[in-house]
Amino acid sequence: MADEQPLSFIQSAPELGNEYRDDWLLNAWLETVLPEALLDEQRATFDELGRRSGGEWYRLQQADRVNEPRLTQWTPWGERIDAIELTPLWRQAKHWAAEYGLVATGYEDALGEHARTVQFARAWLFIPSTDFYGCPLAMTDGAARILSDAGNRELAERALPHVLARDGERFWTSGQWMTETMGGSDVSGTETVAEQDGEGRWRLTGRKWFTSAATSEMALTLARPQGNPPGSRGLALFYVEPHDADGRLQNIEILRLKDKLGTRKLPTAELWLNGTPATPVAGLERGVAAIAPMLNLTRTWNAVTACTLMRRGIALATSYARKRRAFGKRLIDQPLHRQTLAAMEADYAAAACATLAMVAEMGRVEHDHGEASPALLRLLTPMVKLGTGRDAVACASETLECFGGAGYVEDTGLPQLLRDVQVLSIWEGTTNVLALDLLRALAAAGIEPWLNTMRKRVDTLDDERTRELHRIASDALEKVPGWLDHRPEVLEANARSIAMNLYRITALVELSGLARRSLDSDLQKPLVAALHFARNRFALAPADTHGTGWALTGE
Ligand code: MFK
Repeated sequence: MADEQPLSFIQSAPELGNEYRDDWLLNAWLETVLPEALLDEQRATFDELGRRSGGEWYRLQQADRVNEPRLTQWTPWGERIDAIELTPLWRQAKHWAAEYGLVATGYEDALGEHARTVQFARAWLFIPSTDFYGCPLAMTDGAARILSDAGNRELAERALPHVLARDGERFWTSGQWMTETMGGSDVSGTETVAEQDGEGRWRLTGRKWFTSAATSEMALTLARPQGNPPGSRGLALFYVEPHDADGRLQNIEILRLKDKLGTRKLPTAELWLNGTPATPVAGLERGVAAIAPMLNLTRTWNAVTACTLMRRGIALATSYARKRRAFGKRLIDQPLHRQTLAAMEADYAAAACATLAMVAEMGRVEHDHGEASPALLRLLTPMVKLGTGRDAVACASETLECFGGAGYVEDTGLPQLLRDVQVLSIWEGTTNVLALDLLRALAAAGIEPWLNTMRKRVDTLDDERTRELHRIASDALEKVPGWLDHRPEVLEANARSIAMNLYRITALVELSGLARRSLDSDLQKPLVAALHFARNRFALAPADTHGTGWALTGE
């Protein structure tokens, strides 16, 4: 009989602690970037978020593992309702997000240039335990930015009090409906048409193919006003409230929920708009330029999400390494496994510093700080989004491997991590689309805003202990102008390796800067991580200036 067998061995599961206190990188960054009084004021909130993220929310996430949103299109009596039922965690996440001001904090004037750092530090702790609820928050943040700046007073007065609300009942999230059947990268062929009805009200007709968080209370979307020219300049940006005051969809059918590889708690839907009432946000053309601030914000959230999921994987793998014994020793005591974890930590630290530096720059730009550079922010956004997206996929894969076979088993919750992070290099612009976006930004502003800032940061590495970092970063910076000095088609063919290299240099420089600042408080971990990254992970791929890649593809 099975129950008479002595139990020889049961592996204990990995555990999380306080995700704020345990994150040395986030702590070091906040301590060296935020004024002391501000950090003191915020610490209790960070601490509470860290405790809930590693405790109650993580447990709820695991308990909710197999639940998915459900679409009910018809009542038993034949009425079309298209109702989406969210998962239990998602229903609560909206309230937590509002209460912790995960969108509102970014717009809190009293926080000045630090508003974005405080906002994203909170999001850092919230995101990994809340099943991609960061996605609607990202789009809501983008909508808040657009409505704050677009000069459309009526819309701002209607929607801003909701998207910036701090109580869950009043809080609205926003969708971003761009993708149509021809895909999400090139939206210039958008087929949704906008026409005015007899009362002068704009109405949209068309099919939106991939609308995430279809339960949002509002959305920003692209459509072509009738008579406008083809191409992206003929598109306009519209504001939509999917439901009327009685909660009925306003001439929208939810055709189906997407059957995605990951992010399965996130109700991504295919919508049919059939005369949906809408309001132009900012004129009747140049819709892509009008929605671009939202793209840049969702790309920032994408990068933050990538870092936080790297950190989550490392936290779980490290906890496991402290418990798991093999070949007579705990994994954490085995040199090769330790080295594997160290490489993951160094990648996380580098990704986090590049991302938090971009966030800090956004705060400066939005508050007109004297040293702010919109051109630098424009360059950082695509490179950091694409670099962190790819590093997060590699880190999640490594995380699963740290668990051996257990990492491949669904009810450990680990495979979901890998499936979810894969979205980060696809969503909001694939690696190649973002590499091309970086070229577009370089064509407009040149490399100087980035190069000058990186050089200034490298100049601060004036301590004996950061000498090696100074040398490696300076050597890399010297090569950059040469990578860009090529014909347009060569630049385009090399856009990905250029973007990846610029991302890696940014990450190294920002992590080294943190290492230098931390030496003053005797904190060694950033220095160890920077040296590890510089020595082991910082091989810059050479740009292919001879067009050999073209020969390989055979056309
Ligand atoms: C937690 C994770 C968070 C994730 C949330 C995800 C939820 C959302 C799900 C989705 O919606 S996924 C679909 C997302 N789709 C994209 O991100 C679009 C990807 N494609 C691009 O980014 C293309 O580069 C782009 C559509 C913008 C190309 O558009 P065009 O019109 O063919 O290119 P063009 O002519 O270069 O740009 C038009 C204008 O926009 C120009 O301005 P002007 O009219 O003043 O000349 C550009 O400068 C401007 N622009 C384009 N990208 C910009 C930008 N401005 C600032 N920043 C940018 N990034």
